[in-house]
Amino acid sequence: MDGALLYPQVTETRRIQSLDGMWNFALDPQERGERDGWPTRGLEHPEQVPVPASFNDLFTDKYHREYTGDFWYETDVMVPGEWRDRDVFLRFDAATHRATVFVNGTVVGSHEGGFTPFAVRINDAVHWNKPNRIAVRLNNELNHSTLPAGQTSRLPDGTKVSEPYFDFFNYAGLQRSVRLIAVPKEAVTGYTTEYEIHDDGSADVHYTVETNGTHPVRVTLRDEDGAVVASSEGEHGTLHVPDAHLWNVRAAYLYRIEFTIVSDTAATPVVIDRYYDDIGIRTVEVHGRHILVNGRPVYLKGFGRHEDSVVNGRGENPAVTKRDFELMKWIGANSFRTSHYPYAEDELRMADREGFLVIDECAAVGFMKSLMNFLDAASSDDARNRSFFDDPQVRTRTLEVHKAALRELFERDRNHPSVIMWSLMNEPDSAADSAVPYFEEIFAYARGLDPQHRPLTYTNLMMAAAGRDQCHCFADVICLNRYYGWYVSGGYQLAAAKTAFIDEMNRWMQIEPNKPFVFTEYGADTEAGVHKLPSVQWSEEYQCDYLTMQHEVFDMFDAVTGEQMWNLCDFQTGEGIMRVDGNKKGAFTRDRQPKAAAFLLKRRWETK
Ligand code: GCB
Repeated sequence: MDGALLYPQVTETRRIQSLDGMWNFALDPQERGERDGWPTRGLEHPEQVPVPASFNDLFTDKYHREYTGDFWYETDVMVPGEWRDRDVFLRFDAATHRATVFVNGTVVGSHEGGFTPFAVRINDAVHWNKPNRIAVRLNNELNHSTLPAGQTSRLPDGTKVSEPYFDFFNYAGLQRSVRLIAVPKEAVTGYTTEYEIHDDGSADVHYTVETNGTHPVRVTLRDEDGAVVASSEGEHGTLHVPDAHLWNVRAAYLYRIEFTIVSDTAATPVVIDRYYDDIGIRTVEVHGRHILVNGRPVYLKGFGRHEDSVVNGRGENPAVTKRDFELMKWIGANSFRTSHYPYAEDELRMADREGFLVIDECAAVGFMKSLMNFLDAASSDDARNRSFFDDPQVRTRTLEVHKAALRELFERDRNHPSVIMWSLMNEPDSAADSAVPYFEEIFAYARGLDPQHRPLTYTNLMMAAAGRDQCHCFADVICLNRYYGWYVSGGYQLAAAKTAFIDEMNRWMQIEPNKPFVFTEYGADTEAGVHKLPSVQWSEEYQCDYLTMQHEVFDMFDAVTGEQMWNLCDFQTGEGIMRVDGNKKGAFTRDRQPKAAAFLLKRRWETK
């Protein structure tokens, strides 16, 4: 890692300049921008778009909204001359799905993966104290080696079309903040922590800190009042906290850890770099059928979510983030999954502060060939349908891209107390024989990435139900996405759905006798305002009947240690016969107002 990849903080040694605001924007369907000199001369016929935001919903024409291919962002920036002696980076919090960055016409870096940050050093390309042209070529095409996965087809006139193997809209662009960051040449570049809690109320924070220099590092830990409670020196060490305030579910306590590189050759020590971050002291482990936080079993209540809002699309939207947390607090939730990609860093910081438990998911979604959500998913016993994992490029290139995405995700999020589990994939075709070696390799790889050894999982889809799934042995917690009573046996057949659901759960209890189960999805599409007595599918009453049935089944099995309803809010999808202006399984509408189901969940979760 380099110093600019740490969550950006201004300290006496570090500087930040935001580049958020209006940028120039141009589509490049012929891929001629670079050849025609756009990075130096400027984009051709640019329009103005805001950063951060997805570009798709800003425009009124279909061509822009659905655009697939290369597109460019550009801005001019003055780089302060007093930063000359530091390393100056351009940090993109997210460029979806891939980007190449030019400064004054020179390529300074590129990145694959639309949901994790990257930083490019620009010292050699920059004109100090002068305007600099920053141009970014992005691309949003999907294939079997992109995370998320899908395919790209063409209309008769050659126009490219995205065909995602997932239902959320394939929003793209500079969807999160862009910043100039100046860090000292010798800097803190990363750190990790592990926790040990003792019976006498004390705790040990074992840390490692990485720097790119040779000077010693001092480490201090401060409590929420700013008082120093422990300190240490060196690359590795232990901070002993006598009366430790633990970070707990919905009762967070954050300590500030501070790393200072000092040069003590002079009479008074000189600060070379200082970096700080907020951490929480807590442990996470899986024990038998339980997920333990600080040694106590927790029951997850909450949602699968999306970063999705009107006009901004997937663009980072702090007001919507705040509203979502208020909704989750109101309803009595204590957890969520970052379905189906890493969320903005500020979302996790809010989860740290509010004491939410997070299943942190990487963007490996669409790992099954399906253009109609999972209904036509590759099922391994259908000889006509070859599995996603049979594709030779999946076993080579996709695996490498997936590993890189996990590495970036773990490096970014490993110090968040809220992160209690990692989800390596959403609904892969885990019934296929060819999935097994892939799972084996990706799980083994991920096991080496987290010093805290948090549990690893993936979410299992209905097509790979108990008895068909071949990969559950790799997961520490069995996460199920289930739609009995919606995609199968809906409406009047709800009673049959319940029987089938219980049957499957009984099979799971045999197959996995010693692991916790979490429902990471269950839900029914519901158009807010549609009321029916008796209930019918799509009405608010049916959503309540459906949820009641699910909850009755969950409550029958002690192994169930969590329920995350799909979805917190309605969200935008691609158009098609499966969706009416988006996925309507939200407990809340897309404008964040409650459906009847929200009150049902509130009643259940406030007492459970
Ligand atoms: C799923 C997917 C999720 C969909 C959901 C649905 O299994 O994981 O991305 O939105 O089903 O509503 O169909």
